[in-house]
Amino acid sequence: MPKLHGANASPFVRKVRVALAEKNLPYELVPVVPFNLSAEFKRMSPLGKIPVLEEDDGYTLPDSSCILAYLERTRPEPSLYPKDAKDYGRALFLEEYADTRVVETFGPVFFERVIKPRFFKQEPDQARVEEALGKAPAVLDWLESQLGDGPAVGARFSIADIAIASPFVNWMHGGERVDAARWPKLAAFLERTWSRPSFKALIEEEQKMWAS
Ligand SMILES: N[C@@H](CCC(=O)N[C@@H](CS)C(=O)NCC(=O)O)C(=O)O
Repeated sequence: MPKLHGANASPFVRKVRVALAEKNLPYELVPVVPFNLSAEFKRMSPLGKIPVLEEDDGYTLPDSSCILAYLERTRPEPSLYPKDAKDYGRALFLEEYADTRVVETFGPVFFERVIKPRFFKQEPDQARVEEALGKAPAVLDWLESQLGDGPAVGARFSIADIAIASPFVNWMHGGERVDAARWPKLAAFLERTWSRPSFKALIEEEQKMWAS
């Protein structure tokens, strides 16, 4: 059974876990938090980041986007990448936008409000939270402009849906919601995507963890 090294609070680890669930692939989650990483972990992940996938034969691969692309080749069903070339390109860009702009904009809210008090026994830096909240509407506006009433790209669920919906789970854990009156397509998209069994099971697992 493959191993996935990482922590379930990471939006990048969540991307891979959702893809593994969509592909119906059992795996073992090996808990790794990205602080004080061991030399052994750094050999698998030269950038010092989670997640890392480890196959039974010892093959290891870091980076959620690389892992999803690799899984698509090794476990092609169901496909998580659009067939049409233009849709494929757009899905890759939406994944990139989510992994960078969405995560860097919303990440500080989750870090300050959830990670810092729990793991570092420190108060949240309110100025940092306010700064992030101030930057959020521009990101939400752009996502709203990209979404329709179905999957993010084309007619089928894809990596674009996984990548966009994943960091918003952290946003929710940080006490924020997408205002459905201002961003109706994005709010409905998240509701639809999070209600899939792959996301739903993880969100429930994470909510239990944060409540304990
Ligand atoms: N591009 C990477 C990003 C992974 C990433 O930034 N992971 C964070 C946790 S959410 C991490 O390990 N950070 C530790 C660090 O940057 O030192 C991916 O898609 O997997």
